[in-house]
Amino acid sequence: MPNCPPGSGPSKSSAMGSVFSSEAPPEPAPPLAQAEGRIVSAANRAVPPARVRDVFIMMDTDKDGALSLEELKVGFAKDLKIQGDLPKQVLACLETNFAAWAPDGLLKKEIFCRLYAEVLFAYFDEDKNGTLELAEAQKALTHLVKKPYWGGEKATPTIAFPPEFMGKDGEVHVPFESFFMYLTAMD
Ligand SMILES: [Ca+2]
Ligand SMILES: [Ca+2]
Repeated sequence: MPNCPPGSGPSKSSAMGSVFSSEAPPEPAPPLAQAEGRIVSAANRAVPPARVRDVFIMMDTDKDGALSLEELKVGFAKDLKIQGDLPKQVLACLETNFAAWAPDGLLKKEIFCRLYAEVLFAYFDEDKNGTLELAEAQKALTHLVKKPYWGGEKATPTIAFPPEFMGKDGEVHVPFESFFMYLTAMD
């Protein structure tokens, strides 16, 4: 699965702790990273972000509480506003993960958040190098921000990355595991 970000990726797990989180933050919890529009805050990681729960409900068109591969294909096209077929790397990632996590042909709610993150990562990794560069990461996170209730445009997230993510090329490279932690830390 060349285009699918590996679950354990080239991430330095030690680097994540310094940015995404603090163990058991006191109340009120400090923001986990700098971001406009409060996209990041301490949240209950046992519960997927509201945005992800909404997407699951939108995709589950037959309302049986689980997602078939067909529901996922149609649902991702809708969520990512893609006309026609999903891009090749997105479809490959979706099928690989679906085969791994839904051997009986139905993806359960509890696993959806992870699969959603994997597919989003594959979609926004436009240069397909296995990490999200700053512009890609911002697009991905902007996608996850809910539109303000009062209308208008979504805030563009500005993210503080740890120095470890800065490559020799002077570019930021966010590995999948960090992106996933960022996503699950959202409200
Ligand atoms: Ca269903
Ligand atoms: Ca990339």
